[in-house]
Amino acid sequence: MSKNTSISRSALMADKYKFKIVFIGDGRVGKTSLIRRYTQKSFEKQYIKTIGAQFSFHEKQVDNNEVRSIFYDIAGQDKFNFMRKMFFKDSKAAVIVYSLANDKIGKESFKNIKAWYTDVIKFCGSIPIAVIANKVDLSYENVVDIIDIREMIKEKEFLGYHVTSAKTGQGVKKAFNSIIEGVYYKNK
Ligand SMILES: Nc1nc2c(ncn2[C@@H]2O[C@H](COP(=O)(O)OP(=O)(O)OP(=O)(O)O)[C@@H](O)[C@H]2O)c(=O)[nH]1
Ligand SMILES: [Mg+2]
Repeated sequence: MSKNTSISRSALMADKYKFKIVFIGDGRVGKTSLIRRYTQKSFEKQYIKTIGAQFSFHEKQVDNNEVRSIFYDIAGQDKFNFMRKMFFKDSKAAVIVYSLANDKIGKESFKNIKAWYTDVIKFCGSIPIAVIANKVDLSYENVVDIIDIREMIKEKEFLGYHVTSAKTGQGVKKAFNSIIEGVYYKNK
């Protein structure tokens, strides 16, 4: 086998497990912060709203295969509604993020989960969906009501409910690892 052939074969193999995962949810809930925490192990206190969308790559071994994830970090603010549709294209999974903070954004973002879910179904059909409840460091409640969420997302497509803090790092690695593994096993 020539060298070139083996290179192109390994390139093909690498592409086999390449998954686009979109992150959606209201503005300021912490989508960018979660992705930054997971991919760069850092946290930025200052809020800089995402414009349109940005993406980052991540690689991880699952089941002895190299899984390449492309995290699409979608701007949550209403003024970007008109351009959001195109970012959903070819997504293999969606992560809906809301905030557990005891403030207006926290409460609104929980109510809006359903609207984000409807968007996913509209633009992607039935793909696996995970829900992340972020900012647990700002939450005063220990009980998290996920019954509505579980009822909304059919068990087959549900990639789990995860509680995180992008600030402290709590739950972030576990959530992302579980989501990536879930996407891998549902698509392999
Ligand atoms: N205390 C705390 N603050 C957080 C956490 N996650 C994010 N933040 C802060 O919340 C603000 C918004 O975070 P972003 O990650 O920019 O939010 P976003 O969802 O990407 O917002 P858009 O880009 O507008 O859609 C920033 O000031 C972050 O520092 C968290 O887990 N805990
Ligand atoms: Mg952002």
